[in-house]
Amino acid sequence: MCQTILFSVCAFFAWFSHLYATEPSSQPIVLQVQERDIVVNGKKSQVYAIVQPNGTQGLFLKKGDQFNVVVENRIPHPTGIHWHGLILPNNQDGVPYVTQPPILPGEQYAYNFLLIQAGSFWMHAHYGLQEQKLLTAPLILYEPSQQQNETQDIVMFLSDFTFKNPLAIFQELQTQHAGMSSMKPMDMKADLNDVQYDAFLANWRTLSDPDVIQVTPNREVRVRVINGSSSTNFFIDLGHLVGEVIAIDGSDILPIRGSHFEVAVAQRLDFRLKIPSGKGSYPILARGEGTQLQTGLILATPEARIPSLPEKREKTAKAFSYKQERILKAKDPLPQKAIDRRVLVNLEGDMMKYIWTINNKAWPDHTPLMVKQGERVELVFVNKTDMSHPMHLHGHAFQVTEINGQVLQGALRDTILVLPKSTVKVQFDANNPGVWPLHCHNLYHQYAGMMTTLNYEGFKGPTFKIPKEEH
Ligand SMILES: [Cu+2]
Repeated sequence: MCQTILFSVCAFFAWFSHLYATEPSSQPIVLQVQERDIVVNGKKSQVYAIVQPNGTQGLFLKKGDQFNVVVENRIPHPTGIHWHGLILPNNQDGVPYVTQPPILPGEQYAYNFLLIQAGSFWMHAHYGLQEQKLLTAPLILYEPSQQQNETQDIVMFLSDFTFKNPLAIFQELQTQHAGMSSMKPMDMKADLNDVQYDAFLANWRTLSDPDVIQVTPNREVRVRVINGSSSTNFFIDLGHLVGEVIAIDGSDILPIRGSHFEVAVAQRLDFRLKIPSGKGSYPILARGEGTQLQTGLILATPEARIPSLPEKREKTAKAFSYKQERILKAKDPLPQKAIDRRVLVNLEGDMMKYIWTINNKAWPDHTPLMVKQGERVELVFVNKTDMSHPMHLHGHAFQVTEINGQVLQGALRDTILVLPKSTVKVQFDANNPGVWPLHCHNLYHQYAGMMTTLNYEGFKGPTFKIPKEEH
C-alpha cells in the first residue's frame, strides 16, 4: 500500500496532529537534515529530508511565534537550509557563504527570530544541488486566530524527482549545450525544460500510490500548493471543482475563481474550495509544464472509491503564460509612493557553455545591486533568453507592478516567473537591511551562475570566501 515512500505516512499524520500544538519558546525545535530511502515506482533511491525528531517533515508554526530552531546536519556533506519567503533578520536567512558559514557534517546551527507573517512558505537547501535530492520541506505559518474546526488545512508539496545524480545532470547539460556550438543559432530552440524527470511527487508520492486525504462533504478545505521542485513549473487542475485562490507566495490576494492555476518553481498558491455534498473523491492534479507527467493528491470522503490515475497523460502540458499573473491583485498592496531607485536586472546566458548570468556576471562573480534603507525600489527584470526564470529575492515581499509595459497592482510575491524575451517590473520598500541573495530558482540556472546579491548601503555583515565549486 504505502509503496511510494517508506517514510512519509507517519510524517503526514504527525503534521495534522501537530498543527495547533504550541512549542515552548525556551526549547528549540530540532530539524535534522537526514539521508533517507524512498521508493518511486518500485525503485529505491537515496534522498534527503528535513525532519523533526517526531517524524514531522518541515515546520508548522504561527505568526507571532518565536522561530526557535536548531538545524542539525546528519548527512556526510556540508549544508545550509534557507527559510524561503520569510521576512527575517539577514543573519537568520540560512544561506551558506552569504549570511552564514555552511553547517558541517555533525554540526548544528541555531536560529531565533520573531515570525511576523502568516502563510505558506517552505525551506530548502541553499547548498550545491542538494535541493534536487529533495532537501526540501513545508514551512507553514498559521494565523493565530485559526481555529481547528473551521477550514480543513491541506498541504500539497510538489517535487520533481530523478534517479540520476544531480551533478551528472548538470554536467550533461554543459556537454549537450557545448555540442550545440556546431549548430546554426536558429536551430538552437530552447526547451521549456532542461531536465527530463522520472516522476513528479505530491507530498513525496506518485499517483500510483497517492496521498489520499479524507475530507468531509460540505466542509471547506484550504489547499496550500507549494512548488518545491528544482526546475518544474506546474499547472494545477481541480477537475470539475471550482476553487478560489486566496493567497500567493504567502500574501493574501483578492480571491480569483477557477479550476486551473499556475505555480512556477518555488512559488506557492493557496486555494479554498467547498467539498460537494455526498460521497466522492476529488483529485487535485499538478501537470509539469511542457511534459506529459503529472502528480497529485486525492481528496476523498469516507468510503469513496479512490480512482486510479495515470502518471502520464496523452497530451503534453503547454507553456506558462502571463494570463494568471496579470489578473492577480494584492489584498494589501504597497502604499502609493514615488520610486526612489530603479535597478536593472538583465537575465542572460551563454547557451554553448551553459552559463546563466545576471547583469553579465555568473555567481560567485557578481556586482551587488545597491539600495539604501527607506527607498522605494523598482527591480526591472529583462529576460533576454529563450527560457523562463523564476526570480527570487530573499528577505522581502515585492509587488508585481508591470508586465511587458502593462501597469498592474499585482500580487505581493517573493518569486516571479519572468517568461522568455519579456520584461517584468516589481517594487518593494527597502526596509530590511542586509546582503540578500537575488537569484533564479531554477536550480540548474542558479548553479550555472544566475545569482547575485542586493546589498543595503552601509550594511556590515560577515564576509565569506565563496568556493567556486561548492556554491
Ligand atoms: Cu533561470
